Amino acid sequence: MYNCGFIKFKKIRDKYGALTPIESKYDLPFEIKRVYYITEVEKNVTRGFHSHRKLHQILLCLNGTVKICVKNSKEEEIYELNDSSVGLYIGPLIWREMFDFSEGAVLLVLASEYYDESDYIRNYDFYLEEANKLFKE
Ligand code: T46
Repeated sequence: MYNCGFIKFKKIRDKYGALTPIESKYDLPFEIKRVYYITEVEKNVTRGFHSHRKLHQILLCLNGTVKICVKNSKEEEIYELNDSSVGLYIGPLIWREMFDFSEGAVLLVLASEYYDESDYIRNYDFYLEEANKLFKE
């Protein structure tokens, strides 16, 4: 989907377990400025309901599973994160909703910018206005 898709990272397995390294310069389409993670989400809770104007992010589910519904004014897709070495890249002007968190799910997010509330579009109609302009260009 436009500005959105899975990125597979290396998973190094040995007899002691598994390790996934992520280096901005080699593995990501942006430099990481911020990391945050979402935990303790109860069943039937949906989070998100916004888009970003400039932010690039990679979402990784380190434990458990979570579904992400991504939309723009033309397309809509649901991605399931169920492998800690597969991240979902979400670029600018994509609406997102995160739902179906399994018990104990840990959603890690790597972000290209520091936290900035003015980069959020939290109203779906305003989002569509901006996204429509993008697809007309
Ligand atoms: C996104 C999805 C995947 C901060 O103070 N600093 C931060 O870096 C972030 C991300 C949030 N916050 C505060 C703002 C709110 O008071 O934490 C509270 C919860 O944030 P929000 O309701 O935006 O959380 P989600 O789960 O709806 O969205 C988050 C990110 O905000 C967003 O960028 O793409 O995860």
